[in-house]
Amino acid sequence: MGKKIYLDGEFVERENAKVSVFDHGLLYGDGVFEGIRAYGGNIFKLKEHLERLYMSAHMINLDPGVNINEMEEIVVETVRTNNLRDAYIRLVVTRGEGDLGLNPVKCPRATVFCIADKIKLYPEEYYKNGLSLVTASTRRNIPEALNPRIKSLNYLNNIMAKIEANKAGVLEAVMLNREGYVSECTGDNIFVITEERTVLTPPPYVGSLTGITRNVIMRLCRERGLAVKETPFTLFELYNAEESFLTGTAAEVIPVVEVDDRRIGYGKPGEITRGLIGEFRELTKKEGRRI
Ligand code: PXG
Repeated sequence: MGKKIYLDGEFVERENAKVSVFDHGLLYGDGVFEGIRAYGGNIFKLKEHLERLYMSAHMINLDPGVNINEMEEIVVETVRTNNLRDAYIRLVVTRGEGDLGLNPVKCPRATVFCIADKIKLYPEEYYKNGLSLVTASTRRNIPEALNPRIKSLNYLNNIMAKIEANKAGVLEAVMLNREGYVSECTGDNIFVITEERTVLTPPPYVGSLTGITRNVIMRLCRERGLAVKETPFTLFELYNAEESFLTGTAAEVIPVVEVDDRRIGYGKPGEITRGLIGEFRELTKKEGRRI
């Protein structure tokens, strides 16, 4: 028996989980999605992910066709039906099937699918030794054109930066906005800790996703008594940081020890970062929507 995928009101086997070639999610990247995790039988920050999904959909004038409570049940049921306790969940809403024109008016009904699969974890060595990054020459989408706060199916901007990371032989790339401020990485938010032990992360208006892990980490930093500022900063602050780390649903909290051949701090994961990795993992064991 293969994995059961939720697709438009029913659970189907993986082989039958197919959408039309006329679906505008495929033809135009017209849709939104979420990447969510379950830990030990609890879905972490499910409400927050659903709220962001509905805000993304609202921004692009897309009606998912099911309400947020129904969507919550769809996600829970998908994980349950696959007998998963630790899972990576991909929830997708597309504009649906239309014709070859880009006009969404031709798409009467959104396509909704939900996949729950085993999570592929980053190797533990990255958490112990930290990551090297490069700055991508590809700038982050400008909010006036396609706001990076929309978690849309159009990830070409990030993919182009990821290709630059691949070419440089590193896992992630730092993306700058049009003005040259650090925005985020291709699938992770970025933080720096200054010499004065102030935690900085770019505000969403610089051009980044309002990461759910980011919000949790800002709270954990404040609870540790650290000053946290959402403020624009440049590569100068990043290169000269005491510590730096990335946050994301897949990566959780992952230390950064080198950027563009510059050593960050002592070139090893910093003390605060290591503390946050542990605290975040503890939190994922305690919180979440029971499956
Ligand atoms: N920025 C971008 C552009 C993202 O796509 C994040 C930041 C972190 O946000 P969260 O809410 O997850 O803390 C993301 C999220 C994957 C994968 O398979 C990527 C994300 C989430 C889950 C899986 O690479 N990106």
